[in-house]
Amino acid sequence: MSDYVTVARDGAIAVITLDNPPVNALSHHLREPLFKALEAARDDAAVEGIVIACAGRTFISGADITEFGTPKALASPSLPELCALLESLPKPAVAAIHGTALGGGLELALACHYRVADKGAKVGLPEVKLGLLPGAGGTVRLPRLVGPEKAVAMIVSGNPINASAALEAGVVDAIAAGDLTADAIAFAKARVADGGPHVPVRDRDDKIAPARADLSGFEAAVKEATRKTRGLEAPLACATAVRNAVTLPFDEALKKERELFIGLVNGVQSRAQRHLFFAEREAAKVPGVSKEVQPRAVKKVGVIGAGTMGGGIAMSFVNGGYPVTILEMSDEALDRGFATIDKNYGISVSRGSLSEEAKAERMGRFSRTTNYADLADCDLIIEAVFEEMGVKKEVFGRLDAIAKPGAILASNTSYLDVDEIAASTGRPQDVVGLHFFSPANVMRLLEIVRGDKTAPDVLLTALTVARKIGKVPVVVGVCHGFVGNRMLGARSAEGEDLLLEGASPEQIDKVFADFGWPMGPFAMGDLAGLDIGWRNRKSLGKTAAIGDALCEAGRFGQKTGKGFYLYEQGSRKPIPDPEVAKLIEEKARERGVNRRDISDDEITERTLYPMINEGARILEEKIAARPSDIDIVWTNGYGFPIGKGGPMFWADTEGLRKIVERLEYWHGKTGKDVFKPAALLKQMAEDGGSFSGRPAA
Ligand code: T1G
Repeated sequence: MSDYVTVARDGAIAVITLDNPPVNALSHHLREPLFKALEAARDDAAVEGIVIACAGRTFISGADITEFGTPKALASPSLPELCALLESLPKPAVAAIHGTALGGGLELALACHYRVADKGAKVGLPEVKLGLLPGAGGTVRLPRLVGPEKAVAMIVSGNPINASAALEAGVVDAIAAGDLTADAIAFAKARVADGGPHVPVRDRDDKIAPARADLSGFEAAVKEATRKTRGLEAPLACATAVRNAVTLPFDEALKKERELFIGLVNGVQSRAQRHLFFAEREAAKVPGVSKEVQPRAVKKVGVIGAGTMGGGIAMSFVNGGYPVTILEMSDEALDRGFATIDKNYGISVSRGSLSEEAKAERMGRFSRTTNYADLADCDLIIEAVFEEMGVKKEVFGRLDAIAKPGAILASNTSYLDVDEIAASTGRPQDVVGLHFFSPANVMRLLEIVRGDKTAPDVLLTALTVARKIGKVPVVVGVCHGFVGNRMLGARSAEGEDLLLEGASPEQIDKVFADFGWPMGPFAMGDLAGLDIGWRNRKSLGKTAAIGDALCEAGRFGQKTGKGFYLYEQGSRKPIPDPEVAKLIEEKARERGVNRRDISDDEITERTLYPMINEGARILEEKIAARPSDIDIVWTNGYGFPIGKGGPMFWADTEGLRKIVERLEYWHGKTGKDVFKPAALLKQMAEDGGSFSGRPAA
């Protein structure tokens, strides 16, 4: 056989074991020997049944995503050919699933006659998260096992289900009581003893027959599953393919699935989402931290501050399994903080995403104090106190006095200089920034701010803990606003002038919504509260004609029922307000600004292009290690549409030459620094380079 496939015999059962580290992806070098092993088992009269198992930590994790876009992806034997061979076998084939059977891995298992799972296994079809759909029969086989409604929900969400749910739904036939392979062999022997027939999934129609008679239930499931797919093609293609599985004969539906898959895999949205898949993993690899470095042990976490951020951060660590002590200055503040935490968990329970028992268990992981000394045994202490350097330094001074040697001291600052904070302690090597995004218990992004003196093992510990609590970590350098907020500043810089010169809040927000952002900057400002920016500007001695006027009038946004928009009682729907239009015109008149029609393209050039430019400056200053890190920050922390791959990936598709030309035009016209093209960006545009390393658009 080959290093990737070995075949053993247990009586009349051929046990085919795959071994393609790290996750048994169905690379071509695995597909070929597997195909040969299946043919040999088929033709060997002494073999009466087959088990397919995997070595290593998981069953097949899917097609080899690195092969997409190369001839290997479709090289024979393809995954569909493997599935067809499995389904044609005259003897029972059993998949032995441990770890995760995902994508093509589950599709191969669905082409087996039976599936036995380890109790800790998970199965799923996550292709939609790569801008794809299951392209090896998943959309036609899964509905035949679980019914079209459940199938379309699984395929459009892309989320895996655990072994017990898979057994209940009918995806797997049994859960191993002991050793998975032994149980799978015993299962195969029992099926051989039964004498069959071993009906392949393709021939089972009972679960889809009802929908064939009445599609209304299925269409309702489609409507629910595709509710939030804003501009993405893959979720809709997934639903179409499952509908075909119901309404068309198997082979016809399979053919159409392939056509839909080929259409998606060559499209920019899938390239963008595959880029993000690998970018997220790259971001967790920190240049300059050698393989020998080990993370410090973190068993107990302290959080200072029980406000919105502190409470959310504390929940994140508790959700990741850590015991957390929350410190506040008073019992009343602690009471308020824990009431909010309890309410947040209560919402999850009412939504059915958390059981009462789980809530009680998590609440039991918290402890509370008003005494710094109670944090002395914490391995990691993070502060989420008021965003003011003096306050931060006071907190770190106290931590320095009580924290045990080797404890990691972290700041949740959004903007401030972590080096300056570190310098206020005698242990700058133990200080790091952990910038969570609000709501901290929900948002996945975590900017890990590396100070000049932050020790490598502190950095590695932060990355390890971040992934344990389900965050997406990106290591960033020290500057005002790090990566995300610094680029947000560039994206927002022209907002007021665009309004004064003739655009309306609703026009600008529509340009953003059409681009795929969850909402535009002005609706977002109303949601977050305009007073936050107003306070920040005042602390920096800055002004904003319109934003300040709105706040001076008490128009803070949704929380006051008025901001850039009007909000009806209890509604979050932004309504354009003629009062705001009048205010803008008045401010323009005061400044002698002649208003004019402003095109949507101009809005893009004066908001998104400066953002790309700031990203290039961030790369020049090594505040971010790679362009794809910036893409991960923006798609996980600010709602940059994943179908566009993040700002730097999108800039490649927009064309760096075009971006530089337009930045130079606006720089010439306004003289504003935000338009002055970064040297790196100019150089890349001249050289025809690209941020994603692919040929320029
Ligand atoms: N192909 C290639 N490389 C992969 C891979 C894959 N499918 N999955 C993981 N890797 C790499 C990953 O880049 C990393 O590399 C290493 O393996 C460990 O991954 C036809 C078309 C399986 C749950 O979408 O969800 O099948 O950084 O850090 O946290 O219909 O990997 O070490 O160099 O994520 O333990 C569908 C994707 C493919 C599953 C394990 N399948 N993978 O998580 O390890 S499309 C997926 C995962 C498809 C068919 C369609 C996770 C994991 P490096 P990791 P992990």
